[in-house]
Formats: sequence, C-alpha cells, structure tokens
Amino acid sequence: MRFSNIMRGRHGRVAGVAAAFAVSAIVLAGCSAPAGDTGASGEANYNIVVMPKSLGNKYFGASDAGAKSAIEGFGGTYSEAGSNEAAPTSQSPFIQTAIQNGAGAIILAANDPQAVCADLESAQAAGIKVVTFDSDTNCRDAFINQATVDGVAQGLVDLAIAKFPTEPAQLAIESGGPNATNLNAWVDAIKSKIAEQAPNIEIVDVVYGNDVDADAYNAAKGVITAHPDLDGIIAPDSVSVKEAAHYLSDTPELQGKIWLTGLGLPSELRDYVKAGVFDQFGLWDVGALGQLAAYTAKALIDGEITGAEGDTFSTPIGDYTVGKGGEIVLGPLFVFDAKNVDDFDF
Ligand code: RAM
Repeated sequence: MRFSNIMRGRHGRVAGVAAAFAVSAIVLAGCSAPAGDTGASGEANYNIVVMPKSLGNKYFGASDAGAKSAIEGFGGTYSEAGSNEAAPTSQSPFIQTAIQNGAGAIILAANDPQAVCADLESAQAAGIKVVTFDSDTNCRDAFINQATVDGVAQGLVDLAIAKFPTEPAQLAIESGGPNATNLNAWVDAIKSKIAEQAPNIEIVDVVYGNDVDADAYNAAKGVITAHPDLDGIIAPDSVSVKEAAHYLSDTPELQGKIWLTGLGLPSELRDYVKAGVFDQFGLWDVGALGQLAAYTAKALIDGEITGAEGDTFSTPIGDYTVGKGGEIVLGPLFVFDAKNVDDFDF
C-alpha cells in the first residue's frame, strides 16, 4: 500500500503518489532556455533543478523522485544537483551553474537559513523562481513545509510523554545538521514543549550527526556514554534515528534501557521496529513533498501565484493556499509502528 492511500483515507485529501526512491546521481542542469518565466520562444521555462541538503540521503532520494515525477508529468525537465556534504554553502556552486544554464526554477532544501542567500538572490535577479522545501531560507518565493513546526514537535513529544508519563526521565536530542532551519526549529519546539508539558522529563543534551551515517552513529554512542542515566533519545532527522537504532541494535544491553523515537523512513527503520529495537517514529509523505514543491515551482513560473499570502492554486495532488510568509503546508505528521510499517514503500 502506498502512503498516498493512507493519507487519503485518514485525512480526506489526496496526498499524491509517493514515488519509489533511488539514490540519485549528480546531474547538473542541462538547460538551454534563457532564465525567467518564459524562454525566447514565449514558452514557459520548466527547466527545474532540485537541490537536496545532500545526495545519498534516502529521505531526499524519495522527495526528489516525487519532484521528478511531477516535473516530467507537466512536460518539464528535471535535474538534481548537490554534493555529498550537507554543509551551509555546499549548494552555492550548483546555484551558480543553474543560473548559467538558464533554469526556470530552483527547488532547494537549505542547510542554513542565510548561507546561500547571495546566490539565490542572484538567481531571482536572473528571473529564476526559488522554492524551498523541507528546510527554509530567508530568500525564496515560497516554502513547502512538510508539516507545521508545532505539529512535528508535538507529535514527537506526545510519544515521549506516552512512554514517560510521570516518572523522572532523562532524554537527549540527536539532530542532523547544526545550522538546518527545520531541525533547529523542531529542536527548540521539542525543548519548550517538554518544559511546559512534562516537568518529569529533562532534556540533558543536544548532539548533532551532520546528516552523515558515521557521525550520527558516533553521536548516539557518545551521548549514551556521556550520560549513564540516559533513558532515551529523540532524533528528529532520518539519518540520526536510523543510526541511533543501528547503534542500539549493535549493543543489545542497551535495548529496553534506551528508548528511541524520531523522524525517519519506513524503508530504513522497519527492520529495527520489527526486531523491537524501538517502537514508533513519525514522518510524512516524502514523495508528495517533492511533488508539491514541483507544482509550486510551475505555479510561480506560470504566474498563477507570486508566493503572497492567500494565493491559491490547484495541483494533481490537491488544492493549496499560500500561508503567512509564503509557506505552504503539506500535511500532518504520521506515526509508524510495527503494525503499519510494512504498508509503506519509501
Ligand atoms: C533528514 C533531513 C530532513 C528531515 C528528515 C526527517 O533526512 O535532515 O531535513 O526533514 O531527516
């Protein structure tokens, strides 16, 4: 069963097809049309370059596959560009290449709110529409938010409170890139919600795995070693939760002692959940996130929206309204467990 079917059933809205993911190769935009809304022929310029935080992260493999299916569906040209490093300025050279190649739009998940703004502003000055998704910048036409910050944080905090309703508990947060807008917003919201809603729970540390498998594994090991009384970890990025589960799986004496939850992919976590290494995690329809970013880029190129609050547009996956600050929200957090994890194919 695809996630879109579940979303349609649970929330009464068609959430789109989560396309099968694949780790994408670096493909630079091979665009030839002039930048801007229309090419020399007056045709809309649907050459769209998708820039994930980094390549090799299956989360972005799934989102970019969704963007590719949407872009090709409306007759555009999809390309993906990025490096293996989720560093603040790692996308800069790819933005410059997209400008030189005359892209019609750039779709980007930012590693830092500000670091690529000079490059993105050059792109906008050249007539390129800029859509951020997953992690925002201070410089774009619209931002596709997978779920509200409050919704993501409350979903994870609810799981923590269900596990530790009254007894004193020490939890750590293991995040990904230390500058990422989305992750830092979620970490702050988790901390403040725990402080307000669960005085019995203490957040004793926040550590970072940099969206890199080995770093994330070592961050889990390090924080558990540094805090002998630690009861659990909340890991709000897909690499951290996967690698924390990997470390717990390698260390059987910690299973049952260290509780874990986070945001991750069913395909990467199903074996750990079914083996009882941990019980529950959250996420959203990652393919639909990429699709919505692509349809938003098209709506901007077509002049159907400008990114102003109240703009509305229709897409094959539903009707959307641009919210405050140019934000468009995909949908709510969904919780996976051993019973439903096999129903999802991303
Ligand atoms: C990681 C990224 C991304 C986040 C997901 C849950 O792959 O850090 O930004 O949204 O996890």
